[in-house]
Amino acid sequence: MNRIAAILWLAAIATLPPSAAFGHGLPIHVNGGSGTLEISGGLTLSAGHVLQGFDYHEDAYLDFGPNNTQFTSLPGFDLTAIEPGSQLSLEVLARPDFTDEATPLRWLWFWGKETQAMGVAPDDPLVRIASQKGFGDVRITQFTPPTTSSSVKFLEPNPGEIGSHQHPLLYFLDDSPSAQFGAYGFFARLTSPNYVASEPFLIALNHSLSAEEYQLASRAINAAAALPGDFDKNNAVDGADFLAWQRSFGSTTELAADGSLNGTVDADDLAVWKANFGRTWPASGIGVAAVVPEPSTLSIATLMFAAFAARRQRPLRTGCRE
Ligand SMILES: [Ca+2]
Ligand SMILES: [Ca+2]
Repeated sequence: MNRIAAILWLAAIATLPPSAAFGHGLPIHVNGGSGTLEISGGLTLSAGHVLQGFDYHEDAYLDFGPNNTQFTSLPGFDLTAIEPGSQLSLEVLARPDFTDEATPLRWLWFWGKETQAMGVAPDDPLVRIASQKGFGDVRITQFTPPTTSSSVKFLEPNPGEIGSHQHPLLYFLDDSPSAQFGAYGFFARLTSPNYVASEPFLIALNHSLSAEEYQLASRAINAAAALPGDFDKNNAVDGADFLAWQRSFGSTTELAADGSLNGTVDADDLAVWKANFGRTWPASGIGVAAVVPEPSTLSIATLMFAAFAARRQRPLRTGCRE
């Protein structure tokens, strides 16, 4: 979209009647009160690389945008305890794809509606994340590092821009040629010269998935970016992960050790841990498993386990529904 078209389009959507307003999905809650940009309010993604996922909500679809794009302004932001004038940026982060370790680091992740599985989206679609205030943008494809910045400033808020219902970013998906239906996800964190950076989180753009499919997609992307069996998320599979599994065995709510993604911490997850014991990331290469003999901790762990086990066209969404 050229600059004039963008201005006209933004002017047009700014004048939409209230009936064209829409819901929020799960806004990114940002609290700077501790000096760190603390993130909350998302879909709980306890098993996998990050803890929080956005934008899980049946309202949060991509819509037809200008030219050949799909777009959304969701997820928005709810800002608490942020000093006016603070510079806030979104930094997109690459991760290994542990479901296909022959691939380079991924920037843009895809879960297909047709296949109901992780995959590589055809035609290498572009996702553009753009500041509504003209601070810039980030452009990501699946495997190629951004040629410019991986970070975009999205807000330098005046007092009126702190609080709920902030939509400083637009997310565009190139739809030419037609982007396949599915979830297009990326990992990111918030950075600022005024605060300690946030923990990473996942944003997944919904291109015609049902709410149920969207949940599956977000969880699958998050799991694919995590070293299997690394239940405490420190990029190493070791005895501490076994203890995490043991402590939550049987749980359907504390799911950090649910390596099999079946909603229960169970024996399947121990099998994931055993199969990956000793691996670290980064290793000598991306995702390369450390070859280890049967470790003493594994033997102990096995004994411990034995004892232990006795829609597509929608109104433009650029505002908020209170
Ligand atoms: Ca670990
Ligand atoms: Ca499980």
